[in-house]
Amino acid sequence: MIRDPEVLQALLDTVSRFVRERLVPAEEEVSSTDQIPADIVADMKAMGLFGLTLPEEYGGLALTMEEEVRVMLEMGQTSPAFRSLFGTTVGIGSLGILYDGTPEQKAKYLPRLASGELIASFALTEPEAGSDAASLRTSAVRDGDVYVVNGTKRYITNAPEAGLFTLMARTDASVKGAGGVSAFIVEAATPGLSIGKIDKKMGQRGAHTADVIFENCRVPATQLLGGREGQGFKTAMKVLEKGRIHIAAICVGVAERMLRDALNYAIERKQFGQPVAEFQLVQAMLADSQAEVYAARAMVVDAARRRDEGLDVSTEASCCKLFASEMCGRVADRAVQIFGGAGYISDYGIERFYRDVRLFRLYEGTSQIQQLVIARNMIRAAKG
Ligand code: COS
Repeated sequence: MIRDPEVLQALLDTVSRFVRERLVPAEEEVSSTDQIPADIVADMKAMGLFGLTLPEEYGGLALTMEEEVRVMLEMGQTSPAFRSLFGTTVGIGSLGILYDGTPEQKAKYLPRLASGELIASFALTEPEAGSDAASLRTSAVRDGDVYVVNGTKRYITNAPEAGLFTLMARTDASVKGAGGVSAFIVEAATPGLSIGKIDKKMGQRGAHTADVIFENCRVPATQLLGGREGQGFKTAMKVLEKGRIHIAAICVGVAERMLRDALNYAIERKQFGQPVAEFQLVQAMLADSQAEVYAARAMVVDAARRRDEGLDVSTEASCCKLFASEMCGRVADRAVQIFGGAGYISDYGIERFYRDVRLFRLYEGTSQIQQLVIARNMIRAAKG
């Protein structure tokens, strides 16, 4: 749903210009320094990028899913590390508070998240609990008016930058699966919480992940999300479902960028006396990529519209994440192929994108988890 086309277009133009004029020129610097320059972060905050999805009463822009997707299609036109910095705050890090938080929790945290003053991070994955998220072992044991949290969370995006974590921990050790999991809002400064060293990753330099370690971390009971135990896994699933459409839109944006770069290179690069774009085997790679990008774009916009209509989009969200992330991987591979030897050399940029996009098929639910969700929903629906 698009509420006001003119207002949205103005936002899209602003984001597009920001991407072209500020982010694209900084891609190489971010990659080599592993840092997003402070002035770019400040501009992101000023533009309202941290508050895209939060309601206006908390200072956000209250974008609908379709509007959010349109913005992410623009944001995808540059290194995904930039999106990652505000992505956990507009998505999985803050939405749990918005969906299931108490009015006090929302009032306390959402305005500071929307302004970018606080960065939110989502702490679900553990060393032994990734795809099988319900098996998580981090414990939160009630002791008077606090919960004592112990455990380690792994690969947590933006952990070094985060001001707060939406933490999933087990409050009921006697319930092994999803029902024993609760969600907490944990401020980064809480004693007993520490951050591990920044992970060395294959790509997406500038976006940081790290362990989050809880050692007898005493979290006030008022920080239990929604004030109810046993709801944390459902909160996590709801948040991830929306996140899958968001990530799928980024996949489409980045695929468009890589394809554009490959096309421009193919038009300029000459072999056998003519631009390589004139060769039909190169054209096949361009055309297959264009068709797949178009399909993924149409899927993502359709799923977003359905979600805005209030329909159940569990299947569609997983279809989008599965198809768009796999498509992005194929486009990255073809783009490198079209660049030829230059595709393997860092100076041309496409090698960096090739590494960056590999993550899309892994995080916020692997492709195999999306397949599992889709098939389970199909079987459930068929059984009635
Ligand atoms: N929205 C709301 N509730 C949901 C939901 C959704 N999209 N998906 C599941 N739930 C609920 C279920 O309805 C169920 O509640 P009831 O017990 O009341 O029926 C509960 O959550 C448990 O669901 P389920 O039985 O499906 O849990 P499983 O342990 O079988 O796990 C998968 C399901 C594998 C799909 C889940 O663990 C998953 O998504 N894993 C991947 C996690 C992930 O994306 N990790 C990435 C790292 S975080 S960036």
